[in-house]
Amino acid sequence: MKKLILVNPAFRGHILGLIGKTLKFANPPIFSVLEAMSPKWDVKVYNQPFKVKYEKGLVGITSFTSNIYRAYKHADKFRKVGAKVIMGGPHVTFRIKEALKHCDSVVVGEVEGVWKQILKDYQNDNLKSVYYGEPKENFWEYYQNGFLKLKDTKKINAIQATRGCKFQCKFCTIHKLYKGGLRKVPIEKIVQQIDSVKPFWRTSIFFTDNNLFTDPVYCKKLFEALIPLKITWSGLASIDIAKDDKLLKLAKKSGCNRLGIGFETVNENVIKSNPGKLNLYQDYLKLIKRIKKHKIKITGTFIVGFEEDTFKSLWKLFVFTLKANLHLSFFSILTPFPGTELFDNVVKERKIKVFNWTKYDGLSLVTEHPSFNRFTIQPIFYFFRLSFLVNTTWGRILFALIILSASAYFW
Ligand code: B12
Repeated sequence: MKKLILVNPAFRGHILGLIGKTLKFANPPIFSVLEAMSPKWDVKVYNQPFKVKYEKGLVGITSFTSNIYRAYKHADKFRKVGAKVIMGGPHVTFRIKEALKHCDSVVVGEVEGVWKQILKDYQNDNLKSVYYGEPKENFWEYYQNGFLKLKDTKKINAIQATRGCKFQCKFCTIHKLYKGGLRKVPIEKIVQQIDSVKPFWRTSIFFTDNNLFTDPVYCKKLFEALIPLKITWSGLASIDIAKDDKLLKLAKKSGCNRLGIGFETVNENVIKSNPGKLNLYQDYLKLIKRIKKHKIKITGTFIVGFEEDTFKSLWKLFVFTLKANLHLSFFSILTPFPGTELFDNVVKERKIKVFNWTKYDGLSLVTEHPSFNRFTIQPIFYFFRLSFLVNTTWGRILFALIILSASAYFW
């Protein structure tokens, strides 16, 4: 049988990998897609591996920007033993030449429309350097049947209902990665996918859509279809979902227990230069209240280090998170990911200071900033990361317990 080896290199410090393995999670969703489209292949998977057996075969490597050096290392080692290596994902899509120094082929964009050809070319020893994976309206058709036939343990509970986003934020890769408008998987196909992963994952489903609320009509139909499945699910949505109270009610009824929402900032100067989803910032608190009313937890994501950010604006953000009292807040430092408008701008203006891709993980300042440098922003950033101890209910309980035990110890 023909051998296909799939590799997802470890992130920083292997920590995610370790947690993932312990919780029996989750190969990246792309592994199920590739495996579903390669039914006659013997597939071996390395998810954030500590150790890899480098051997001959067709090797597919996925990666982000932050783990790309590990990806290249694996690619080099596989090629050394005679394997053919093909890479895809959000980094190589925008850094084709860089990637081709380490692999035989790069898939630019989406893989569904080109995978069959790639397998054929590999077997004929005729792999092209670049495959342009144009967005397919029916992208799901390429893997649906294969996905349903995969062994339970090979399927993951991360389901993608739509590709694309209605917003075009300067710091986000999605509208460049999934070019064009929104594409939707027919709802009955989503139901089939969820039904097929239920035996292993029982009730917990994660939607990988960048924004579940891009098409409100589709969203409503999807939630209605989820009700009889009796699952719990979480996913990402833009805050404008909270304007529709009926939809929120339906979301809860369909099993939604958590929404990840990108609030990003409350600095009006940033919002002026990034119009779109951030325009609702003045209503954030009101909208958050509406979501909470339906007992849906919110994980808010925020970005610090926008060019317009100052000590004062970040303090305002901190006060906002105190008032918002979200279930969880997740902070990143603004990072210009290749492919974004932000990346093109900072390159043009020669503002990039760190060219080491490992640092492009949202934890470091990699560009020049008018108000901060990496030494001043880092403590502020860690302050934000620890702020769950005061801006979430469970964090405050934890904090009180720590203080109590510390006082008991020193008494
Ligand atoms: C699920 C997810 C995660 C999961 C892990 C996923 C994984 N790979 O293991 C978790 C939660 C761990 C995660 C973490 C992070 N993520 Co994330 N994540 C996503 C998300 C929501 C879905 C990805 C997905 O599974 N899509 C579905 C699958 C089927 O498709 P796909 O992976 O998009 O791949 C398509 C193509 O790229 C290509 N392809 C991809 N890989 C391969 C491999 C081969 C061999 C081939 C041929 C083709 C191919 O084909 C696919 C389908 O056509 C995307 C946003 C999105 N909606 O895409 C962000 C996204 C990938 N994440 C992103 C980021 C920035 C992060 C973080 C850095 C965030 C942070 N600040 O901490 C961290 C990274 C961890 C770290 N410490 O560095 C960025 C990536 C930007 C970049 N250039 O790196 C994205 C694009 C979000 C965004 N809005 O910009 N993430």
